[in-house]
Amino acid sequence: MLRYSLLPFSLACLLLTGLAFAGTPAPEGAAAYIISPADGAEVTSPVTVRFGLKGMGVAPAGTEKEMTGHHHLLIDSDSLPDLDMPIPADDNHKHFGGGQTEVSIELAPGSHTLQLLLGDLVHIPHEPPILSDKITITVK
Ligand SMILES: [Cu+2]
Repeated sequence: MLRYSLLPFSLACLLLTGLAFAGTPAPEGAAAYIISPADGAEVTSPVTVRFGLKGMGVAPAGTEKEMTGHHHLLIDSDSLPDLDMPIPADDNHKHFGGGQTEVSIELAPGSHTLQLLLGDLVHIPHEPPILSDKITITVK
């Protein structure tokens, strides 16, 4: 009998744990997009990349404010990082924790992919993740 009476409690705990680990909610319709360069563009290095965001606001990392986040630029990243974890910081994952909305990057000649991923105050993607289309550019 005791076992059965504890079941609802256990379920409630599981639910609460799940909620505690869920990402920061993103509003419906929010989207990140690369304003420039255009997909398929031929460019010269350094390349200025401009970040677009609609339905949410840009805020520096660490800012506790609903419906905000900061940009991350995924450069030549074949796969997405773990969306439940802080976004890595390396050559393929650049953080803009200051709230920047553009960057000038040096890229070697050839083909490169760029994609934006918004992160919350602790660099974890929102729920659902705010991810731009991935674009491919060619550096001359
Ligand atoms: Cu970050």
